[in-house]
Parts: sequence; structure tokens; C-alpha cells
Amino acid sequence: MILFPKEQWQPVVVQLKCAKHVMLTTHCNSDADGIGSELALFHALQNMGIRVSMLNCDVVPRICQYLPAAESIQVGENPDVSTVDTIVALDAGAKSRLGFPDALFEGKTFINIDHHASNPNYADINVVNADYCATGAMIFDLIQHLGQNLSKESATAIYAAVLTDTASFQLDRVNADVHRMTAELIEAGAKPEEAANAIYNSQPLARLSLLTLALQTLSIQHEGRSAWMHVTQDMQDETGANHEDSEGFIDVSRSIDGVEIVVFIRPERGNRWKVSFRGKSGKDVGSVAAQLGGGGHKYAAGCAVSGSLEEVYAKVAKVVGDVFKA
Ligand SMILES: [Mn+2]
Repeated sequence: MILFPKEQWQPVVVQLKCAKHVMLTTHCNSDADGIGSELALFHALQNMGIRVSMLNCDVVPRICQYLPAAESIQVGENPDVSTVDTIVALDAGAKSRLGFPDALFEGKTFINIDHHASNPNYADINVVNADYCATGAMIFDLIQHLGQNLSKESATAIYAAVLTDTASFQLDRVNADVHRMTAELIEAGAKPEEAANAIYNSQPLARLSLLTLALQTLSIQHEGRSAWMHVTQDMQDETGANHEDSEGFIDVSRSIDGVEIVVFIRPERGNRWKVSFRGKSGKDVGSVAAQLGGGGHKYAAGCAVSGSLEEVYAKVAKVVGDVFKA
């Protein structure tokens, strides 16, 4: 089964088949969709006999380390790419999200495969379709267009991508075809129990200690329609947690009855904060994030905002307040 048969994969297929050395990458602060897409395509290209390497600006997150070949992903900001002729960016809504200098792309054919509606088609060849539930699902289609069978390794990686990007099959783009694809992933060797244990049931205790502190910051605004929560560097230091450990906290506040917009704020670098949004009941948080210089999807989006925590709250509150006024 192909999810979106009319999608234009031909330029990507032609380029990959004639490439001498392909480099795959994904966005900074990579997640299971980015890493899963990267690994799924890595295995498919390797099986085709194509030379392929993977390079990211950040280390592989803990929840992805069980995926086959995760240890082959290299990390570095100024790598030697002299033999690379084709670079594929996966799940990155903007070129800046890759964390590499522009010079890295010079003289290479650059391919952009992504499902963020806000993606500005920044590469030479772009396949961007926000109807896909995950970039991993795009690789599911691409592997078939490449004429390859779905290997166990690729299926395992795509399963992790789809599981996490749909918040365990809960989000609006989950339809019958997504479940048909998932059935094919399992038939090819993906193991739901292994994925659940690696992704959801292997949390460090420090993460729960951090969640305890984060929940003390929970505030409900707009007559119960918005929920706000944050963590600070001090809270991370106190609990021994890292920035990755607050991944998914936003889903805790999203679970509150009546809440339509959820905001979660955590430290990034310097005085920059990462602000994540989740929407429910028709509230489009993608446009909220876009107004703050970020992007994403209708019901899941994010941006980076500079300033003190109070200033960040004030900037975000103004934009979110406008949504409830409209
Ligand atoms: Mn994604």
C-alpha cells in the first residue's frame, strides 16, 4: 500500500539512484520521527548498494538508541563532506533547523523531505506534504518508489517515527491508511512491545522528579481553555534531568478536560527558550507558533523565544490570547 500515490517522488528516486555518496540528516534536538526516517532510508539505500552516511548536529536521543544502526549516526557541526554529492534533510521544517553552515551544502544536490506545513521548500528537490502523519510515513512511500521491499530494520525505524509523531495514534491525521501502513510495518518485523518499552517504559527516575517540579508550575488560563507549564535549568540541575527528559510533558497538560491550547516552555541555549504548543478542538497552534517565528502543524507546533522566563510568558500569552479573542 502507498499512502499518497500521487505524490511526486520521481525526482528524489532519480537523484538517489545516480548518487555516489548520500548523506542523510535531520533537525537539531532530533526526535524519533527525524531519526526513524533517517535510519529507515539509510537501510533502504544500503540495501540498494548506495554509499550512505548519516550526520546530525545533535546526539541520538535515548529513546531512539534501540533502533538498528542508531550507533552509525555521526554528530558534528563541521564535518568532512568532500565525497558527498547528495544531502537529504528529513523532518526539518526549515534549513536553519539542521544546524549546519550554508557552505556544507555548496555543490551538493539537496533534497528536503518533510511533513511540516510551514516548510518553505528550501532545497533543490522538495517533497513536502502536511497530510502525512510523520516524515517516517513518507519514507514508507519512498522505499516502495525506490523498488525496495520493506526490511525489518526500516520497518522498525518507521514504526518508532509514526508512533511518536502521532502521539501513539491519537492525532488528527491518523486514519485507516495509517493503520494499514502500521500493519505492514508489523508484518515486516516492527515490534510494538519493543518500541513501547524503549520509548515509553524506560524513563530515568530523574524524568519523573522533573515532572513533579514541572507540575507545580501548571497554570490554567482563559477560563480553563489553556494550560501552561515550564521547566527551568535550575529544575533540571536539581533533579539531574537533561533537556531531553521533559519530552512529552506537554502531553500531560494536554490530557486536561476542556483545555484547547497547551503551552510548554523549557530552556534551550543561553537565554533562549523552546516553546511547544499542542492544540485541540479546532484550535490551530501552528499559526500561533508561526507568529512567534516558529512553525509546525495545526495541533503540534513550536518556536524559540529569547528573554527571561517572564518575558517569554508575556510574549506567548499575547499571541495565545488573540486566538481566544477571535
Ligand atoms: Mn515529524
